[in-house]
Amino acid sequence: MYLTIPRVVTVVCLAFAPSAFAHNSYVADIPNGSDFACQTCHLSEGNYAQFNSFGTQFRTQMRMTTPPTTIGAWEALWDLDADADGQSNGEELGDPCGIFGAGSTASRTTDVSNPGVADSMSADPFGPDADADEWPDACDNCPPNANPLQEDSDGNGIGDACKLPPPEGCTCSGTASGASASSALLVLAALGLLAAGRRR
Ligand SMILES: [Ca+2]
Ligand SMILES: [Ca+2]
Ligand SMILES: [Ca+2]
Ligand SMILES: [Ca+2]
Repeated sequence: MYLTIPRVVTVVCLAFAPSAFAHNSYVADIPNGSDFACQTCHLSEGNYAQFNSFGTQFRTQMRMTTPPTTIGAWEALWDLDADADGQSNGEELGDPCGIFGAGSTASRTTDVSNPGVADSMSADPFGPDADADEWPDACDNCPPNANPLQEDSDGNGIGDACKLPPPEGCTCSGTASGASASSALLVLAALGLLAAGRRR
């Protein structure tokens, strides 16, 4: 009976290194990692010494750092297509824009496919693109208006295509235009005359 506990504890992903550590935590380092869990990287459940094409990419990327770490791995891999099925790793795992951060939620949590299995593909890997400018809504800086170049002249993350045009006559530089300035001077002059009249 007392042998039960150690056996249960060993039910883990041994991933990435046949020699052996539990790497269940790696699933948090890729978007929707828990969907396929160990089989995101391994050929089959229980076969932790062999990797599929995505697992090989992930492992290689990890080993480019000392000590090996998953930090930065997804950033390097999201735009690749490990299993050559025409969909990027990011498109398959619900992060077509490569904006996922470890431990966060992917921009898409449905229609996830395995990036290491060519037969597994997402039905709509790109995700919604309301304005059809080929930037998914998840990372379009102006989802309702087509702006394929994503212009953002002031760098605030909101595309120029979503900024309201300036009011007529306004330079929007913090100073009034000629017409507005004239109006302001007239108001000040009127206030000055009013004050002078009261002093008399
Ligand atoms: Ca793929
Ligand atoms: Ca696939
Ligand atoms: Ca778009
Ligand atoms: Ca847009």
